[in-house]
Amino acid sequence: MKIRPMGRIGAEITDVDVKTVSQETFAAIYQSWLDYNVICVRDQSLDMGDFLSYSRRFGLVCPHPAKSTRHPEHPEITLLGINKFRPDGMLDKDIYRRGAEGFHTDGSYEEDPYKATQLYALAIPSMGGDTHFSSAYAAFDELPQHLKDRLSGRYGHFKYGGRMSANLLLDAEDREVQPVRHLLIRAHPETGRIALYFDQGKILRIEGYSDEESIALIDEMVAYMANPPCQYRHKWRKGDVVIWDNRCSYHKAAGDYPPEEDRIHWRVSIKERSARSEQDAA
Ligand SMILES: O=C(O)CCC(=O)C(=O)O
Ligand SMILES: [Fe+2]
Repeated sequence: MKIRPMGRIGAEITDVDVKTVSQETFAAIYQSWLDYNVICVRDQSLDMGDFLSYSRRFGLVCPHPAKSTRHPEHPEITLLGINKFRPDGMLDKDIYRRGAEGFHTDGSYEEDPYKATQLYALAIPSMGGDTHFSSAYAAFDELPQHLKDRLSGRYGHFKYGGRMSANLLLDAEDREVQPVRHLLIRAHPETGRIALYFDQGKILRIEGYSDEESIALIDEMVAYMANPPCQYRHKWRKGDVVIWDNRCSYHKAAGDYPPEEDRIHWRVSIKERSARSEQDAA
């Protein structure tokens, strides 16, 4: 197995088959993931069972709340880029541009957010369709001091759809849920490094400030997150298995490929094994 760093974040792994990795090799993969926040294992050939088994080595694989895009037989697998055209022939922007509305972290609307998201690429368009990543450690390090002071020790309130109620991928009966709260500046549970936890598409308010102050702070954060420091841009190849760490990175889809072409991934959301939902899933 070869591990090749792509910059401060992002590493490419080759010459390995994720179906048959030993514990020792997996430990090296896991460590490179902690070190580089996002890793891509190239040239894999997987069925759904293989993808799920490998994903479970990282943690607890959980179904995504958007039931409409789950695979009918494997609810833990979300299908990206399927049913892009509605019956009337119109492009469904919620599917085509899923994940493209800005840098975000997945599952901030959950009490136990996803530690990781993993994608397996089945079809890649001839142009566009990259995924952009950035480091939430660097976002903290380079945050202006007055924002560090104002966000430190504060909790944000998060909900699927956020301030725009962008929740059309959810079934109607799943849209009304209570927001959850998360510390905005916190240590990564495995590396101990400090990261900024922020998601412009899910955050509603910041605790301890008036509505006006909270809106102003969020707007300032959204401007900062428009082009956060320390980025890696992933150019997909069919057979890529990419996993990112939602505790210390952000990502966004470019959302720019020719809509008539296929861009299809299987996707899983992975929680810590200690997550409360482990009891629910059991
Ligand atoms: O399709 C992509 O490039 C990433 C989409 C996304 O944000 C996600 O799967 O969480
Ligand atoms: Fe995402």
